[in-house]
Amino acid sequence: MSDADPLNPHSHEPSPEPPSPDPTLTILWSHGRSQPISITQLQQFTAVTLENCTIVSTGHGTSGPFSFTGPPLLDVVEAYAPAGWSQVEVVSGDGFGTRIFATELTFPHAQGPIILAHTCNGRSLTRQEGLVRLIVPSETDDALRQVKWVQLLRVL
Ligand SMILES: Nc1nc2c(c(=O)[nH]1)N[C@H]1C(S)=C(S)[C@@H](COP(=O)(O)O)O[C@H]1N2
Ligand SMILES: [Mo]
Repeated sequence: MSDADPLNPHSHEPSPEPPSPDPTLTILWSHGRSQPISITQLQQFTAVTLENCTIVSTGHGTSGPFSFTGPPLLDVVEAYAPAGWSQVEVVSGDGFGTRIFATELTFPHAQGPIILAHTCNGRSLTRQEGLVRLIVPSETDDALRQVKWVQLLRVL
């Protein structure tokens, strides 16, 4: 990871609006193999609820606390991609994203695992709110890893 890594920005003006009307989430792994994951499929994974999550927004203050619910990213990746991967790029339709290393998934933060949230405070996230949102409990500075409108999981 370098300073020039577009998936490791140092600051960012958050997009308030969804990037496109198409909410499809796709997972892409070795040799260009890919598969769409529907919200229904995502809801079939065993979910974890992370209580007391705050979204710390640079310039816009802090929102929350929220409870976010969804499967651990690790479980979703393992359901599709064969072993041997070392990182997952989690990217939104607006180009915003973050790089998650396998070690972050196999040794989760004390506050809980990184999840693909489909539910907030007990109800489904609207498209406006992110629909599928990555929640990284260890990140509490500027929300630069709390990716809304997740469109692509690129497993490397
Ligand atoms: N797809 C996407 N996700 C994003 C962003 C963005 O621009 N695009 N901005 C990030 C930043 S910098 C902030 S502060 C939060 C804002 O989240 P909120 O709109 O839920 O408060 O979203 C994060 N996730
Ligand atoms: Mo932010």
